[in-house]
Amino acid sequence: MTDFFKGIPDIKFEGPDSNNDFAFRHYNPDEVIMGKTMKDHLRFGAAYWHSFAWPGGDPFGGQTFDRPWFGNTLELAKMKADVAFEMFQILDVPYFCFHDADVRPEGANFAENTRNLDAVVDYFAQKMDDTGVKLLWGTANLFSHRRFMAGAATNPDPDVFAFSAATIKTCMDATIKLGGENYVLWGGREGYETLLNTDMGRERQQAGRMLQMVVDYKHKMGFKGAILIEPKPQEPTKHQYDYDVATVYGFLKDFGLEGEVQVNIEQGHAILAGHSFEHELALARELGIFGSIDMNRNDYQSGWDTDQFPNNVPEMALAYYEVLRAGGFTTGGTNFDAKLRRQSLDAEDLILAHVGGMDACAAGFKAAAAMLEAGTLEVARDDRYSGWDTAEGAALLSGDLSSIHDRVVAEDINPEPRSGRQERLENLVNRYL
Ligand code: XLS
Ligand code: NI
Ligand code: NI
Repeated sequence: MTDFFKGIPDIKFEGPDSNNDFAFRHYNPDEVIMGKTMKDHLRFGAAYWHSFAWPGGDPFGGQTFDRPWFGNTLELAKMKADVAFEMFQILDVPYFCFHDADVRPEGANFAENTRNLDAVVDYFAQKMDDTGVKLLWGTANLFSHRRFMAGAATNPDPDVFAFSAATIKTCMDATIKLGGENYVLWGGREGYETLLNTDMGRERQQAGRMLQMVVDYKHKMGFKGAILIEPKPQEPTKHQYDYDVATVYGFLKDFGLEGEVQVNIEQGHAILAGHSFEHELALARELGIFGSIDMNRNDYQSGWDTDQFPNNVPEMALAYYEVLRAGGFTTGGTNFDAKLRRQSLDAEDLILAHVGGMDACAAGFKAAAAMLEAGTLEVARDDRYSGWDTAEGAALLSGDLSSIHDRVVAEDINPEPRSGRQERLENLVNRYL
């Protein structure tokens, strides 16, 4: 036991009337909704990087957090793991997620990185055994170290491609060893700063080939989890190649990987791409590539990926409505890719941020489930398209322009516009919040 969270109680469900800051008001892990417990629906995961590795910097200032485990030794990495697992237990989150660089000391070369990662993975394995906390996904940080400044797979230097491929292999090995349920690829610097020095055609081919190798290795190792791409339009690069769900789908098609790779959709990335979160979720569902979510929120004025903890219940209700319509999570879950504000220095800030985020997700989720169970939106939507269920409607799609033309003329088809009933449906959604 460390004393980092000293005095902070384990967080329990106390119901909506509780005034206790250190309690859930909506997240009741054991409550059964639509045939499953909330814990199994939401599959919460905590993100190692924001909560335990991030020092609190912004573009105008450096470290604000003063954590006893900051430093580059294996001993400190173990202390960090001790504190992280204490947080997972206080919150009773069933999962966590990590990048190699979050958890191990940075080595002088590839071999030392691997040794350090292996040592931490062994330490994790013991802690996971002791606590029952599981790994939602692992990933490689191929964007922070200066060697990746011009990209990883898309780097103009083949040595960086090689270093990246080898690093991905070690991170997939770590994920498999720890029983991870997914492996994520976020292409933070797989994009460009200026087209003036960029061969976009080459870079796309390199990225496609790397992804094929990842899928091949998954099969070679018999990994049963999902490979997930996390779309983001820009930041840190001016333009990132896996811009949004639609772009990723085109990319997967191009490299024959649409049956192999799914998406991890992040709220803030959807907003940066000019979409809503629910748009990205709905599109992934329709394309058959929905995998998992990174839950957070952006500040809508700043225009950055501010990675704040989510607190907007109506937005989350619409998001989980789309998740439920996709059939819910299978290997995926709700990872809090969210960090404290840099003035939130205290251990209790870290706990309360997660408590609020988990509770807001639970409230949104419950509203979404109630909406879906009532089925009013489904009835209204089905009714709007009911013409397509008639024999004439269905026949249109197997017709051709001339036959359709002849029918329009013969039957004097003269469509009568109908209301989309948007306000009625918006009012309906608000009744569940
Ligand atoms: C950054 C990304 C990152 C990924 C994992 O914007 O969200 O945190 O989730 O590399
Ligand atoms: Ni992000
Ligand atoms: Ni993310």
